[in-house]
Parts: sequence; structure tokens; C-alpha cells
Amino acid sequence: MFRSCYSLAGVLFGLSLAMAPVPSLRGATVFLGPTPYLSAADSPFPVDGSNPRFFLEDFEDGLLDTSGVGLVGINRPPIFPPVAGGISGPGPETDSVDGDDGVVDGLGNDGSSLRQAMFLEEFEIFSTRLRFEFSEGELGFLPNAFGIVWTDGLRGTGIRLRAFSPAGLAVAEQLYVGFGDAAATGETTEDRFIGLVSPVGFAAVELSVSAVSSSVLPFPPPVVEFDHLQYGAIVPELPTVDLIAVGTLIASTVPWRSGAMLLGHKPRRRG
Ligand SMILES: [Ca+2]
Ligand SMILES: [Ca+2]
Ligand SMILES: [Ca+2]
Ligand SMILES: [Ca+2]
Repeated sequence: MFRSCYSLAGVLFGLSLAMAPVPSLRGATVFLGPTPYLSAADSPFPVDGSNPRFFLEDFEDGLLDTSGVGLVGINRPPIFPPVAGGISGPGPETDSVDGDDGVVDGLGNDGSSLRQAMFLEEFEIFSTRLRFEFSEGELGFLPNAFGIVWTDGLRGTGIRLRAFSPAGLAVAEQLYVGFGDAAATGETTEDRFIGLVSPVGFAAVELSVSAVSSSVLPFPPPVVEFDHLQYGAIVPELPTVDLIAVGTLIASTVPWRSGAMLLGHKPRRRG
């Protein structure tokens, strides 16, 4: 939705404000993407229903209601009133995954997406965070695979992807940079899948989103949109998945400084 100048250095700086490197990463987590994504056929995961322990949420019913997942959106609104994220239905400002409207035609306006406002973190740096929490009690397991599709936001957006153990420790982390282009009307060529496969189950995944905007006004806030949340338990066949490792691998257990805004953390049942 937004046309802005960008600075990769600025985005990295913005993300680094909340990070401090630590010496090691546990396990052999494999990070996926960013890869182009126009429909579920572009997922590296079993999103066709063939795996009963794997779920795809496309938000087309207006709900985040696949089994065993809840969303906690975390912003930093100490000065500004919180702007709730939510699911954006068909409309000129919606960027769904292209195929969700029935045809892969370069536009995603007629589908639905998950939308989250960003907040002014530092001068010209906007950020926000989304946290997906998984219920082992409802699923019967903890997922070891996660993916999501970035569909819109400020040009030059960076995303820090982290997975957490049930004890709340960050067990895997990857920084992706350079999302977005100048288009702002629902185009889909810049949509990108990111994800991970972990050797152990995880209880939560966080997306920390940061971008530079030349705007000095926090309102209306820029937004970021995601779609095709996918997660579950798979038997990793790591050599066969499409892997593109990008960005700088950074590990951190330093908590984000932001306050929390609850969007609906109670796990729900069906997609
Ligand atoms: Ca379409
Ligand atoms: Ca959608
Ligand atoms: Ca898009
Ligand atoms: Ca749904």
C-alpha cells in the first residue's frame, strides 16, 4: 500500500536495535526462502491436505481458525494508541496470495490477508511484531515446520524470524531483508514465502518486521500484510526442499523492547 524510499542499512539498523548476537544456534534448523509464491502450489510443505498434521490458513473465511495456533500481535504503542491488526477482506488495499481469488493473474485484491500496523520505532524506522503460538494440547504435538508469505509492506522491509521452545527460549533465528517493491495496488510478483524446518518442535514463532519510511508522520501507520500461514509436523527431507539461504544469520535471546497488544491468543480449532 505504500510507496517509500528505503535504506537497507536503515532496516538492518532498526532490527539491530532489538538484537544482540549470541555465540551459538542450537540444532540444525533449515531456513527457507524467500521464494516467489503465487499459490499453495509454491509451498515446499504438504499444504494439500495429504498430511493430517500439517495446516494451511489462507484467511479466506475471515478467520484465523486452523487448529492449535493463536496470534499475538506485539507493537510498541507507548505514545500512540494501538492500532489493531486483523484480517483484511477483499478490497483495493488487500494483498492476498494471488491464487486465493481463484485465478493467478498478478493481483491479490480479491482475496484476504493478515494485516498488522507498524509503529514508529526510531526516526524514519517503523516496526511491528507478530507472534504465532502453538498449542501442543490441541495439536497433540509441537510443529517442526513453519511458513508464511509476505504479501505487502514498505519497500525494503526486513523480517527477523524466530522460533521458540516451550520454555520460551529462542531456538532458531534468521534475518531476511529486501522485501517489497514500489507497487502498491495488490500486485503479487513481489510476494515471498519464508519459513523454517526445525529438528525439534517449537511452541511459538515470531516475525519482527522493520522498515524505513521517509514519512515522519506515524498516522496513518504503514502496514505489513502476510498470508498463507502454514505449520505442522513433517518428516524433514531437507535435501529435497527448495532452500535459498539469504541474509545474515543472527542468534539472539534478547527480548524485544516492545509492549504487547493482544489480537486473539486463544488457539482455535478449524481452518
Ligand atoms: Ca489473483
Ligand atoms: Ca488469502
Ligand atoms: Ca503483494
Ligand atoms: Ca481460516
